[in-house]
Amino acid sequence: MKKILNFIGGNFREAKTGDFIEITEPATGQPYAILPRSGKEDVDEAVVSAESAFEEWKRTSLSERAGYLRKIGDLIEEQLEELSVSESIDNGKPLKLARSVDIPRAAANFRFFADAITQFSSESHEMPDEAINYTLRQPIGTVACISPWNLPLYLFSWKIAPALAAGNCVVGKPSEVTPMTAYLLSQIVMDSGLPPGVLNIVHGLGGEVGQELISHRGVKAVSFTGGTETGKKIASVVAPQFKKMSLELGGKNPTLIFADCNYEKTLSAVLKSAFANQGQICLCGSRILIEDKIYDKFKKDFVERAGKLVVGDPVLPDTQLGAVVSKDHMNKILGHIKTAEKEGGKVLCGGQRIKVDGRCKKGYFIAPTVIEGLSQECSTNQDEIFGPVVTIAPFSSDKEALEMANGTSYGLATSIWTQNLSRAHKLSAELDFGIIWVNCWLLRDLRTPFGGMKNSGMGREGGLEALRFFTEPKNVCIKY
Ligand code: TXE
Repeated sequence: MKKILNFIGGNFREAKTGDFIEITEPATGQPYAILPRSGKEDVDEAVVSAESAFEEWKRTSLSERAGYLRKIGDLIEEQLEELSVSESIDNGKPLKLARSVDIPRAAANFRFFADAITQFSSESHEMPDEAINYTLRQPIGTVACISPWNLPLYLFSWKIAPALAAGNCVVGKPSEVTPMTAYLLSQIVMDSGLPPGVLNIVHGLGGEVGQELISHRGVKAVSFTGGTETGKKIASVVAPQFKKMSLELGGKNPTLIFADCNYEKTLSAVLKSAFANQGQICLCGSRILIEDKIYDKFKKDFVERAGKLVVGDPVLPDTQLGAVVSKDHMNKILGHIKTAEKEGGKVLCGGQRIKVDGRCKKGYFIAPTVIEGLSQECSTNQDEIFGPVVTIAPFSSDKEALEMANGTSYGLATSIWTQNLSRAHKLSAELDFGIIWVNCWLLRDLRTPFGGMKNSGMGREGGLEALRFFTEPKNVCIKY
């Protein structure tokens, strides 16, 4: 059994209570590690460490801060293989995905914000009556960064890097479902020489250590990515304390496919947007809307391609879909498929758990599943399933496509597949989503605002938006 520890004030610690939680490798169904079941006392200690490091950290020059972040990025890159293997074991995702996306992106997050902070500036406003205002943007203090299990190190670093770059000290809380790479990150951070207390990482259950963290008076801002229901709970604690808050929540993202799309490219990309990371990316396109003129052909080709995707042991090079993250999550997804059938949906492929031979025979694998025949109002098309399950439906006009796409309480991301430029512009302006991809999916420029509208969250991450979130603006007005 591997043993994960908290990282507080530059030291590795068990939880004060000495309690641990056991975690299971999703691909094998076998327990493989324990992590501290932290609580109030651990949070108190982490916040005190962060507060005592803050006075010096906020005065550290931008280039020095950038230097630490760059060093962390370099160390992540040096340990790419070990981190990728750990991420794949922890989460069930194909090793090649962790190696090509998750871990390189974690390194890129630190490097990106190392550069970004050196280019960050604030505004000044001159007045006609011989006065000038300028805006100071100062670090907030101790901030909480809480991340989910689907892209563990990728999303954890996406929060930590801008928070540190902006001069804050951080108490991070990774998902208890996938804590391993956050633990390995704490070792990297120690090796980077980052002053003790600047970054602290506490492990444990969301409802315990997470709840203590967001409630703590010493924590001045909360950045959270996870489920919408958890987001609501967090907001109900954080909002009355008037702390800054950024919430990146779930999605039920539509994919709009028009008859004039570049067919082959669209087919391949839509397959990826549906099933990448076993459909466990908040940006995955789970409602596929297809213009009626090509509906039958696209359906046939898509189902055929989905049926051929290789589901299996995450370490094997040919594997395209690994295990879903846990037994509970697998059962939740299978429950959604049953509901879809009760709602009148026809399962065109998949729909069941897959048994994989050998070391993965007890793993949590689900076949890529395509369902048709459902209205956009039913729960299958309204609730986030967060697994390898998509629905397909035809539309006959741009207006109908727009209504179907917008007919959800979520507003995270959408993709439009067409060669008609004016349609793409018009729909982009009218779709109620924070991220709109035209003829691409998950193409990310880290400078752009990232986040959703409606039940998909509050605020934006990425680029200057993240640096603005992690700083407090102060207006200084000077009369000449
Ligand atoms: O997320 P949670 P889970 C969705 C997806 C999934 C569902 C639940 O639909 O099935 O959310 O996944 C911490 N105070 N997404 O259970 O519970 C928790 O410990 C403070 C979408 O993983 O939201 C973890 O670190 N913290 C999503 C983090 O919050 C709390 C990605 C996320 O956990 C807390 C993942 C509390 N009261 C799941 N309760 C996306 N959109 O990217 C929990 N946490």
